[in-house]
Amino acid sequence: MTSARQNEVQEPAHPRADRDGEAAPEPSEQTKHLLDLAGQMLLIRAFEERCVELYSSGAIRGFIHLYIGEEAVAVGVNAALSPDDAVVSTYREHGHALARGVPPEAVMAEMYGKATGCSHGRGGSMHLFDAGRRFYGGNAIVGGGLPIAAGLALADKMADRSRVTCCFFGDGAVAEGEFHETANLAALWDLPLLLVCENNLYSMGTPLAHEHAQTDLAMRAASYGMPAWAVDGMDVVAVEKAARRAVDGILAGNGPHFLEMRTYRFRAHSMYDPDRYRDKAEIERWRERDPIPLLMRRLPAGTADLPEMTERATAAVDRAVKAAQEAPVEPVADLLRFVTHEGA
Ligand SMILES: Cc1ncc(C[n+]2csc(CCOP(=O)(O)OP(=O)(O)O)c2C)c(N)n1
Ligand SMILES: [Mg+2]
Repeated sequence: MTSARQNEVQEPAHPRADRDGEAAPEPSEQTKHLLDLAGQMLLIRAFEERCVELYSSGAIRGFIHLYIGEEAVAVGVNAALSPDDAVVSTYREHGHALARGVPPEAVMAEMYGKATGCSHGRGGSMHLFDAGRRFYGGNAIVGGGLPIAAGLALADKMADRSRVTCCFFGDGAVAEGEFHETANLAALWDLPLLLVCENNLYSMGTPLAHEHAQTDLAMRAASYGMPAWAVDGMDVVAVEKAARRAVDGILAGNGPHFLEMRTYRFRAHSMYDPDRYRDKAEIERWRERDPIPLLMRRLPAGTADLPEMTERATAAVDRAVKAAQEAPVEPVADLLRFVTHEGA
């Protein structure tokens, strides 16, 4: 991949060897890129699985919404964005933040409410924020990120800056006025906005068909006159390809684009949810399309060492937990900082 908008591909930490100890042939650039995407998904998975343990033991608290099963969406979309682009997210945003490059240490410290967290420990799971990486936050309000994203895109358009604002939101947000007002104005004003709907078929315990009169969400977005289509959200390659096509269209001046990512959360809505509304067979069917093994199966034989990659992700999470445990809480004397502009 040679595009300037391509994220840097990480070199493998160790030269790989085949069974006879001879150096294996160097993987192609495309394979390296896929390995990078797999590594990112494994990191998100390991991070959130650790969150389950930490939450169950009482080490971290508050609301936690897990992204497990949906990782291909964050990773594939981010691969099509450049560091100059902006991302606006939801309360299910650990994966969006990590894919954006917010360090696991800063995300984990935020989960612990520590001063080294990306929001100084004041936000927690639902309010990750990193302006330096143009990650404009999680948001506890369903659909709340949409007008913020439209504002960021409008600012870029007015300043004649060639960049994209990407907004993630759930299927539930498409039933909200904020979605329709944003879609209408974004299309009317040709805003450089990438609308990424994570359609995981449920809005808390409400299935899609009970929340929408018309369940073809891409078609509804298309009614605003913007290009819109559905994507297999379990396939990171399909996600990246669709996002690149949309980003190219946006940068060519064709206004907002809408992608309906068909995906599924393997876990309950939040850590409080007993998940009694979903058929276990349905969950199992989707698990068969787990985005991580799906990608691993596509890699050329012998190029991926899954245990080693998993170990690397786990080690990164270990380091993040250790750093978060050792980090200080914000001193009481600082608590009024950032409350007003003057205090910042
Ligand atoms: C405006 C608003 N209404 C209701 C809620 C309560 N609520 C929190 S999450 C959620 C479900 C949203 O579902 P969806 O947009 O599909 O996202 P998902 O959780 O499936 O990722 C609701 C209704 C809220 N946070 N904000
Ligand atoms: Mg949903």
